[in-house]
Amino acid sequence: DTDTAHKTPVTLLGLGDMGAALARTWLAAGHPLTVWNRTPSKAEPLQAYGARVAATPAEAVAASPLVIACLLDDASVEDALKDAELAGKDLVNLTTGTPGEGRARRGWAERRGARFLDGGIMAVPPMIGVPESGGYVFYSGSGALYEEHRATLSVPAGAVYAGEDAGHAALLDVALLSAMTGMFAGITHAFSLVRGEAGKEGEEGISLGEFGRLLADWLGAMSASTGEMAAQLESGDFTQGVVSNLAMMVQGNETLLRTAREQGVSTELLTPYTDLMRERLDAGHPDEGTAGTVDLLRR
Ligand code: FVH
Repeated sequence: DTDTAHKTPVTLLGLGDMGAALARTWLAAGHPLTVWNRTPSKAEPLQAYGARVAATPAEAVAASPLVIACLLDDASVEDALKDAELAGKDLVNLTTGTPGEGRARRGWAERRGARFLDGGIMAVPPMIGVPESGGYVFYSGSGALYEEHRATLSVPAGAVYAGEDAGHAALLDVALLSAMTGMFAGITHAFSLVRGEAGKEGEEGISLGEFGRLLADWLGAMSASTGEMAAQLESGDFTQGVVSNLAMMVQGNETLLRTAREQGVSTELLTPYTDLMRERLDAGHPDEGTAGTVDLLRR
């Protein structure tokens, strides 16, 4: 249904890679769209596609009840909106920030008379407007705003409401991104280990393509451990349902470190986590899994 008369008008501030992808989905779904970007040339392709282009953020904000910001960082949101009249507006901030920035931005918006929702986008631009990609956005802040605009917010990607605390969308976003970063570190180390063998001839060598597939399968199988850890943290019994105990894992990690040295690979990515596991083991917890390391980080 692309009948624009019944669709909420949307203002979008920021036409970087993500903002441009978001804009196309609202236009395709028939929402009247007003856009603004600091560098005006980025708005031209969207203007040809039906977007109205505002000359200033204040003009863009005035055009619609629902204002979306998708800018570089929190400072750029403040910068862009400093002269805009926000009273009576619904402001949704899809700019990545910290939980503290989300909470402070809510207070800032409410003092200007706007309702506020913070968002954390769990997608890259090619996933926007592609429901089967699995991309979604965490939202937190004004539940009333979320309920009123849920359908419009669900156009670019799935929408998941994480509650009234405006910091929670950013916290969930950053927690998932942090886990991803740790996974990338592990993948980097693994490829470093086998890379020296990849150049060898025929059956003497290891195919990096085949290794990549093995790695994907293994990481998928191991991801089930997230449920085990969550259950242990909730019950407080860190030995509950343990499949691999800490004493064995610390011993096993010595083999990982010795293998790295044999292969001429730095242990700098593995050592900190191994040290943390050993600290928990030395405190007298050989039968636990790794849940005990969670609170060691909270210091
Ligand atoms: N792209 C991605 O893969 C990730 C996926 C997850 C979510 N992130 C976050 O989304 C925000 C925007 O990301 P982006 O990919 O659109 O970023 P850029 O292409 O670098 O565009 C940045 C836009 O911000 C404008 N901008 C920067 N500083 C200011 C400022 N002081 N005042 C006003 N606008 C500013 C910039 O304008 P211009 O350079 O074109 O003039 C772009 O519109 C971001 O938080 C990601 O973490 C994306």
